[in-house]
Amino acid sequence: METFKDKVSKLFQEHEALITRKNIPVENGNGIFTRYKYPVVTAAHTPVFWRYDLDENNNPYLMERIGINAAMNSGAIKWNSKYLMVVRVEGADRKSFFAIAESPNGIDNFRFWDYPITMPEDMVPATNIYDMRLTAHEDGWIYGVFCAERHDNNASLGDLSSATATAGIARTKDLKHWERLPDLKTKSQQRNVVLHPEFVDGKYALYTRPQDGFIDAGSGGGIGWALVDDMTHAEVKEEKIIDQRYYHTIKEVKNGEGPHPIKTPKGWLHLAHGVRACAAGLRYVLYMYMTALDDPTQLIAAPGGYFMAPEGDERIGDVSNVLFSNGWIADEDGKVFIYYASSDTRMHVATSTVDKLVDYCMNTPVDGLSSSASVETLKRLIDKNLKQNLNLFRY
Ligand code: M1P
Repeated sequence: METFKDKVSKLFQEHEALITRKNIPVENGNGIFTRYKYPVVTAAHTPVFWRYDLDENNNPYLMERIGINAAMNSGAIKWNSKYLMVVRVEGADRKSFFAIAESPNGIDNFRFWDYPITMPEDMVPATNIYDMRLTAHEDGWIYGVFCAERHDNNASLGDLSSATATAGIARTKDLKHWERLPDLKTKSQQRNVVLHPEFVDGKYALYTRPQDGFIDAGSGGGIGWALVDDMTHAEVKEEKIIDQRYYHTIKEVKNGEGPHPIKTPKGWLHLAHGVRACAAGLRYVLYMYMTALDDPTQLIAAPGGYFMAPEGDERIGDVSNVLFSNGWIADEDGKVFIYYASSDTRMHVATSTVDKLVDYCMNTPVDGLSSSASVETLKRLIDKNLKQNLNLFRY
């Protein structure tokens, strides 16, 4: 008969097999990036000893005592030669928290550290915290900027859904001990706030996402930019929109900066998400843009359309039809690991290079904002190609 010990042993073996499974690149991509077959982190990757009480006296049926629902929207950083994600882990109780998963190669073997992050509270404790962007700033600190969500106390009696979104800020030197700083002060609600890695005019620079309500961006026109004197008392006094929303585009409803941009010789390389509405609800895709090195608020490349959209199994999950990224790592050799979540459920990786991503940004046609403009763009490429001798390839 299978003993309690046998069952525990099986749990550990199955978990080990899952997290050590070799990931496999998916061939025949679009030349811009390579997807990988398996998600890199899922709820099932969380340690067995987070979910089960392993004491036979207390848990004779070996039941899960703490359910984990999802492992999603993760910040990322290279740390001591390892690829680290600060994963948004969501419990079955709908509360999110941060926990670090570490991999030796960035594409598989992600293993959670034994304990989740203990994030100190701000003056007014948050109900839920999520979607951390990590920035190793030139001031020497690693900052984590994330969404801190609280019930909206101005909501009418009985309305338990209205909430407020604020940017929570914390910093660390070792990713284990976090110092909480006061939440960002701004006029509007904020999500998707990201710290730029360098000082700009001697100040800290933030990508913002002003929004009228908890869900609706409303009059918040797109991805904003604000300079801040002091991260220990961060306050947005002026905010300007650097990447706008447009009618009938992939970012018509709202958009938000992903991880902090990567510095390249040709400009700052940005990854963001764009949201549009359709009969099935909201659709979240990833897109890219570039800004000038000497002025990170100046748009220098805006490839039209999406960079990545949900495909296959990625389309289904807790909040279906969503890709979301708040973490990527650029290696010294130019390889880029793009960490993205699908449908608010699981984490994936796609790889590319800085050169390819810059080429993509610089040479993908812009969105002409109408069907006729799209046709003209398409015809220009067809003309150019048909002037070459394609007989070798055509059937
Ligand atoms: O459910 C999709 C995403 O919705 C929100 O993102 P945004 O503020 O840009 O709409 C966030 O709740 C995010 O965590 C979530 O993935």
